[in-house]
Amino acid sequence: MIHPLEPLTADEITRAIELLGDDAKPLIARVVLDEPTKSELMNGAERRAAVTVVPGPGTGVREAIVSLTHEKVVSIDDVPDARPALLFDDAINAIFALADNADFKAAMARRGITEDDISAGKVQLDPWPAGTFGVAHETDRRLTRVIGFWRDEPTDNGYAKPIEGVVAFVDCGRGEVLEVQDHGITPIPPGKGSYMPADNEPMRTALKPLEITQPEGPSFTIDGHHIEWQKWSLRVSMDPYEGLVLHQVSIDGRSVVHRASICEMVVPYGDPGPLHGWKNAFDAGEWGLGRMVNALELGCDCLGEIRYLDVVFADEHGNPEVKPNAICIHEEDYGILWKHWDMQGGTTEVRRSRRLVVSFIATVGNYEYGFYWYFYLDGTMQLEVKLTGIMSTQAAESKPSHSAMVAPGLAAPYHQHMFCARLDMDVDGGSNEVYEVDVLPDPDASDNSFAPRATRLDSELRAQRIVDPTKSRTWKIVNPNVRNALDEPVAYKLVPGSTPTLLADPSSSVGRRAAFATKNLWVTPYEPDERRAAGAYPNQSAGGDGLPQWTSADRSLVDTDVVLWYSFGVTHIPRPEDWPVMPVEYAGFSLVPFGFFDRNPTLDVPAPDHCKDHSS
Ligand SMILES: [Cu+2]
Repeated sequence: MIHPLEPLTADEITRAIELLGDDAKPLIARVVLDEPTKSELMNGAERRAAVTVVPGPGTGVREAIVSLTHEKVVSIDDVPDARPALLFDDAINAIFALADNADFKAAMARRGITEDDISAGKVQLDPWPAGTFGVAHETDRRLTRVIGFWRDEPTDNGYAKPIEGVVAFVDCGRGEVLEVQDHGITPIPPGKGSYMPADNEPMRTALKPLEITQPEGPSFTIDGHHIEWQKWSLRVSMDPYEGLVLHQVSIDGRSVVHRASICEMVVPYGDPGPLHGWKNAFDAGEWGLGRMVNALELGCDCLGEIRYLDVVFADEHGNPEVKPNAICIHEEDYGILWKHWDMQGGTTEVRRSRRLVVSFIATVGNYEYGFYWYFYLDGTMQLEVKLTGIMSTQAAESKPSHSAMVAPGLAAPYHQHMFCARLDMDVDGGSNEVYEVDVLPDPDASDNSFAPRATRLDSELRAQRIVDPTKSRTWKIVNPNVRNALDEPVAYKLVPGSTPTLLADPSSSVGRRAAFATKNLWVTPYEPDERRAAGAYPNQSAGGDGLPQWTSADRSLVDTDVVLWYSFGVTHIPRPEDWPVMPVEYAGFSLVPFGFFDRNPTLDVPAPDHCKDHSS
């Protein structure tokens, strides 16, 4: 029997669309497993598909639930004002409409770009989420703003040559150009910005082969979407918007996390001008991290004994579409796990650390995001986001006020990449509590004393927190009902990385729409429908949806099933070294056992063979 959390199969997608008939027309934004709730998982769950239909060319989506077990449509709800994430069909509509538009051609002609250049594909057109700024075009439309880049050759880096000054508003549902704004001409930068080997000769030669061999194969097993490795057990799936989702993560038969994903992310730009000030793409909710997943190839993205899982989505016409090798699973050596040289006894014991890596890479326009979940032998989990790809650029003859020059005539606006991880924690069972732990000097003492001070976050409004490295601040997810051998409640702690919060003013458009990023931590009681930090439909949203709305009820967080929402990211002040392609920058956090085990849980890890000769 298929596990209730196994993703929909191609046949199930097809059947769900068949059962919906005319209610699944004309476009499909999403077909996913309607994930069973926790109580359904305990009591037996039917197979259901959740289908998001785009019924017309304007605003409004239709949400349908289809029971595959009972072969019937369970519910259909129309959400009148919502817009789906940008559809591929819509993006293509916008590109074709604009390339054929007289005002756009005139704007290009003012820059010496001819109609022949446009029809030869030398103008790369990038549709962007339009945002919400109170402009008339936004009303009742699925809107995109489109900007252009010049390519002499099809394989050129278009971002080296922004066609500055021109922004087009296109109704992408109807394929109708609404307005072409021309804010004035800036010369196209001279550089090629190529990262291709042929343009970067000579290649360095001293790098000798570094090979990872695992002659006996990997140490993990995969059954469907269930992975087991070194006492860890977890299931994985891919959501079109959230990307990789972890389910039912446990260690040694004890639950840690029920569900984890990046439920939203946003890239707000810090330039207030008309050409870049509207850029604040919600790369999860307005594009879709899963929809943009790369097909990973052996030996290129990962080293060693790699196993892959394909992902099956529905295309926008409801047909199953396989994304091959979308999820990568492998093991990595990670230096030493622990060591001690006992000088008096003359013994040295050392163990190697190793981690299981479950990853995927999404390409969202110019940027690449690699999402790497790590599972360590000592019970630590970690999410590392690797940011790479190409920065969003602008042509500039001198340094703009809110951008950095990265090449002659080329600048990149200051921006942030803010992610929100939704962590449905189940530390040793469903009932958990969250404590903020600050390490502080003893009050009223003028000596060397300091100690951790833990404050229980009792309700939602008190649980909106920011990181504070001066206090070594962490958050502990405690199960008050389960005690370890030292009679302390078992816990995991969330260890933040170095992270900003949103820099845009909270009253600004992106401040309202991406309120999740104004705090690093939010905690809510588990509610199955509360899944996306900026609401289910952030595209052209007015703001206020998701976390600010739910937490305004100030629900209790005491001895209940809690969900943590951790917002983190990077403030990116572009460097010359980030051009033309960005060396990976990292962001993330860890979940570390804290009294979950009674002692170091890795004493049973054997010494590696190559070290045995050296230990006594
Ligand atoms: Cu960046």
